[in-house]
Amino acid sequence: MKNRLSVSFWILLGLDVLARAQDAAAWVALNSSVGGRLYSATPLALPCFSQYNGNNVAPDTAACATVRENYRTNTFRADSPAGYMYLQDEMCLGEPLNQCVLDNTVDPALAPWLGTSSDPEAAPSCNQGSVPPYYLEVQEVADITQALTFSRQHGVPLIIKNSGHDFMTRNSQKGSLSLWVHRLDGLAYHDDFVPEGCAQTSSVGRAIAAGTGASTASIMEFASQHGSTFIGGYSPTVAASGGWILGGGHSVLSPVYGLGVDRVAQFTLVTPDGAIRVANACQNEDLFWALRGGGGGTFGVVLEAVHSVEPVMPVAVANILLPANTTVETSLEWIKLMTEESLRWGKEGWGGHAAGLYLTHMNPLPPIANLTDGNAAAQESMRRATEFALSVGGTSVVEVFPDFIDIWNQFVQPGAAATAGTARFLTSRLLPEELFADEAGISKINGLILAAQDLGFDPRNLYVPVTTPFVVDGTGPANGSDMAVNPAWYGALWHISFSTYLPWNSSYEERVKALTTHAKVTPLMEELAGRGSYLNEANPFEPNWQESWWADNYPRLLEIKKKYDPEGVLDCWKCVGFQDEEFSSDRFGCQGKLQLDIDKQT
Ligand SMILES: Cc1cc2nc3c(=O)[nH]c(=O)nc-3n(C[C@H](O)[C@H](O)[C@H](O)COP(=O)(O)OP(=O)(O)OC[C@H]3O[C@@H](n4cnc5c(N)ncnc54)[C@H](O)[C@@H]3O)c2cc1C
Ligand SMILES: *[C@@H]1O[C@H](CO)[C@@H](O)[C@H](O)[C@H]1NC(C)=O
Ligand SMILES: *[C@@H]1O[C@H](CO)[C@@H](O)[C@H](O)[C@H]1NC(C)=O
Ligand SMILES: *[C@@H]1O[C@H](CO)[C@@H](O)[C@H](O)[C@H]1NC(C)=O
Ligand SMILES: *[C@@H]1O[C@H](CO)[C@@H](O)[C@H](O)[C@H]1NC(C)=O
Ligand SMILES: CC(=O)N[C@H]1CO[C@H](CO)[C@@H](O)[C@@H]1O
Repeated sequence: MKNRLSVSFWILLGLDVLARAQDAAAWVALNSSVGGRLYSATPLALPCFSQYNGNNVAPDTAACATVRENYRTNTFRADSPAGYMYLQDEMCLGEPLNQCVLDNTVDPALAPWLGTSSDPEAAPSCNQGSVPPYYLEVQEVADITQALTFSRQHGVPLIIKNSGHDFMTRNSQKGSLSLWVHRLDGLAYHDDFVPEGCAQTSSVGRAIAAGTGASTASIMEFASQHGSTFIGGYSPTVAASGGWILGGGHSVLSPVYGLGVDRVAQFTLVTPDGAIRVANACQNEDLFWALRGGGGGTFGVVLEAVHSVEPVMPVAVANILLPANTTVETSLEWIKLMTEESLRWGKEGWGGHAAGLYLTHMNPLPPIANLTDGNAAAQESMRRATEFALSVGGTSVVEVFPDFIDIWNQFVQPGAAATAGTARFLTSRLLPEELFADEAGISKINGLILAAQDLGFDPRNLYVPVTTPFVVDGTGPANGSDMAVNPAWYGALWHISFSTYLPWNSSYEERVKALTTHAKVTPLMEELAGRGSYLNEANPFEPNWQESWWADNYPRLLEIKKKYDPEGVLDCWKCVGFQDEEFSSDRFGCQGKLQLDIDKQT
């Protein structure tokens, strides 16, 4: 079996090389049309291997050491043109030999075969996986239009790669040309931003125009320098004007201030026809509708988004941790406590993360974020959680800071430094607020945690963004429901998710088995919550994905996709316009093969 697999793999690779030789002149021409910014993209771990795509190569010991030491480091991966936060974006999931990864169970990561064995079986080849063989470092609009023309002429699919945080494998694609947009990271502050083409009276007030590549951390810092607070996501390395905003964009401050899509005033993008378009409430309204939640990589290449920001304000933080040796039983009690308190916390303005072994919440509302009461109101609000944590040997910090940036630097950044380098899959649902309002609902949520535990999900690994919009003052979106984002967000309280990790060296059978179990937790969540889920933190093998991610908005999204990308130049895995028939295509074979086998089991 193993041999057959690898033989057919080499044949495919051989054909690919032939095709590439024929096209070599075209690639050279493309390169010169984009100022020499076209590069071969090699997998991150290549320096640790002595074979690459079946050819002998010399390992590079120094470069390999750097990769090993930074294997789990988010900035290292986010800043690399072929760097992906999660290994599923670089592996070809359906072909376990077609990947280039290190043993991530130890730190620094290991290349166990390097210099330790003369057995060729023990020294795997570094294979391209789903890493696009070429990338273009986008610096100007002409780079994008040249790539669009090239893609049409030569049938080479395009893919958009920014910080590489996608859980969904949409930021890479076997055999594609990657538009690496991460260097488009300019920032500009506006006191009084009027969307282009709108009346002067429709100013959104203070706003930051952020290039699509700008990291959340850089926008946070820039906002603070301009006396402002950016309502951004929790990961410093995520591109806030990239996949984050295009999928919805939640923040710990969302319960008060809404999602990214509630706040964005304007996008500038290049559509597949090569035109630069401004999309806002006054022009290209259909695109403005679609880009607010329709998902990244689909409707065009976004250059910039303008985010409305708030003045600097005091914010309270609650960072409550259970000890590392907490038992499953204690974790279950802790989760129960959180399900009982969460709605009150939300109404008081808290948002953040609730997890099997901790809680990190933040609150910008004056009665709690009170700089002159010695933290009394914030501490009282969190008293039950604090007492629980202390009683089991944990710790609690509940404190008010004058500026969100202080909390960001002290509590968010350190924990986010090294969470990358694994193959991590989520499956998730938006849990409606009503469930948290009475005993019956609360007991259903806790029942779900137990049912998931029966499937093998340790409650201690539970991870819940509690970042739903406008919990404080009602349920509606800021500006009506006139955008593509999943309406299930409004009226939800938790975005509950369960994680499955695939071992770096997992066999195909192990992958099918683990992801089949993973899929089994989805209907359990659905019994409580229906289908609504956040596409940016979802399962790439989700069935009925159109409905889960967009509900009734899908048909309109599809119309807009057909209008702006009739040839499907920007098609990606389970993006708007994707068809399930493509599971068995070569283009999407890396995910499709696995999908078909998971579907057979569930
Ligand atoms: C550690 C971690 C923490 C996270 N925390 C949060 C959080 O707090 N809140 C939240 O809402 N989400 C969070 N996410 C999810 C995150 O928002 C998504 O992974 C998002 O898609 C990342 O976008 P990116 O552009 O940075 O990454 P990429 O993987 O580079 O891109 C993601 C998708 O967007 C597309 N895309 C990127 N740039 C463009 C562009 N310029 N034009 C068109 N399409 C583009 C890509 O093609 C791809 O489909 C987190 C993810 C991780 C891994
Ligand atoms: C494109 O041109 C630049 C500059 O001449 C060169 O460094 C680069 O290697 C070329 N890219 C490819 C894929 O050949
Ligand atoms: C957890 O570890 C601490 C020491 O760090 C110890 O005091 C405590 O008894 C342990 N608890 C359990 C449940 O093992
Ligand atoms: C903040 O605390 C002070 C001192 O207790 C109190 O007088 C004030 O009313 C509080 N502010 C708010 C907004 O609750
Ligand atoms: C996978 O790697 C781990 C070490 O990370 C090792 O213990 C295990 O035996 C390997 N599994 C297979 C199937 O090779
Ligand atoms: C939160 C938000 O962005 N609200 C905006 C909704 O739209 C009106 C005008 O159309 C703006 O004034 C608000 O700022």
